[in-house]
Amino acid sequence: MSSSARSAAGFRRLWSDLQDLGRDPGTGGYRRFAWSAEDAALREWFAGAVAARGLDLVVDRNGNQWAWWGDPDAAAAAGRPGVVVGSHLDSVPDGGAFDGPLGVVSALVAVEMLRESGFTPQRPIGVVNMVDEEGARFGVACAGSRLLTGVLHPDRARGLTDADGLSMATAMRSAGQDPSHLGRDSETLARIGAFVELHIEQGRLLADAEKDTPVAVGSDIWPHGRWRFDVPGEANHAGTTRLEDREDAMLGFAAAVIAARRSAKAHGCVATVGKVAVTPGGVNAIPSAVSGWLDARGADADAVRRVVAEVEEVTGEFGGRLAEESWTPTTAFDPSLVRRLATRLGGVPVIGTGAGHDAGIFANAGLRTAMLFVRNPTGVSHSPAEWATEADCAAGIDALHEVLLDLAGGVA
Ligand code: HGY
Ligand code: MN
Ligand code: MN
Repeated sequence: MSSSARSAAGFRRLWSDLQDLGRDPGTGGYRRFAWSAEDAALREWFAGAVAARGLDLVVDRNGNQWAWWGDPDAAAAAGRPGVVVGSHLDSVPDGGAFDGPLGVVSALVAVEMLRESGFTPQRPIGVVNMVDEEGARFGVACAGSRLLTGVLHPDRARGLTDADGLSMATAMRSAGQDPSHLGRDSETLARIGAFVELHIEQGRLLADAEKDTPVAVGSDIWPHGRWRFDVPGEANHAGTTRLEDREDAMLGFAAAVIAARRSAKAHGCVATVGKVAVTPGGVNAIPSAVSGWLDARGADADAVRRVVAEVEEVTGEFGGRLAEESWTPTTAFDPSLVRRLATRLGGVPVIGTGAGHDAGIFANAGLRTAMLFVRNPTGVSHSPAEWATEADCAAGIDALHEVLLDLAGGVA
């Protein structure tokens, strides 16, 4: 059976396990939030898939699941830290099937193919399921990798709350993960000699490429961040309060959203306000407060900061305030690793992205990191419409297989 046929068959087997897990039958999108029941089912699935492939499962102090082929501690002590592949299984609200899971499934299939071929790695190979990459429930993206690398303080993480006011600490405890040990984990980090995350492309560079190219290597991630802005108002009756007597928080919120779009366009960035909370939230009650969450990104960090400053200024004009919730600086993956992967894969394109990833957090923590992107025919992501062809997913697995042969086959 050809490599592509084997990777396609392996992909189909694992992919079918996940299709209905955490899927909303109404929208067709996925609601797989950190430390939820859906997340528990996904973690159990991962543990089963790992055991079936003879890998050793370790859960780190932040809840990230690591499946090892070989002894990562002995190898790290001998100066040969492991090669890790994988991604995340959680989603945004009504997210697509591929963002995250494609990287985890591809890693499991690539390792399965290596083991079946009788390959003996010279370095341990790890497959990881990173917890809470999307930050959909508690608001901080890449929470698992930010905690692991020490850029998210454990006390802040434990206190983050979801829409129901439940803290991350409580949610973790309910899921059987002790939150008291959250924090930087040097032992886990020491096991990682290189991390290569495969991900569906969240854009159309490959789809629009002249040459038929299912796979690319990632070079960098745009600077991006999340800011919460709160606009105050005065609750009052929608029907009996004269317009001139109103303090309507929604007007300030709307002005901030318009300012975000206008400023992003002016500064060559992108800005999104996809989440809003209105108090009290009654159709016939003038809002006493409106909270919004701004996602701003761009190739130039100063330009992104200018967009945020303009939104903060407008929010201030309505008596509101804005606060940063997370920031990821311009992130360059390891140039020598990027070149090595692109060459090994026959000169595939090297492309940047505006999407954040755990690989970016690891790169900024000084780990040797790169990404592989699999063609997305529509470029659509964070939507039930996200998809990739089976042939391209198989090509991604073959590429990851090749990368592991290279990085774990000898001196990585
Ligand atoms: O938001 C992002 O860029 C990523 O999908 N977490
Ligand atoms: Mn995503
Ligand atoms: Mn992702």
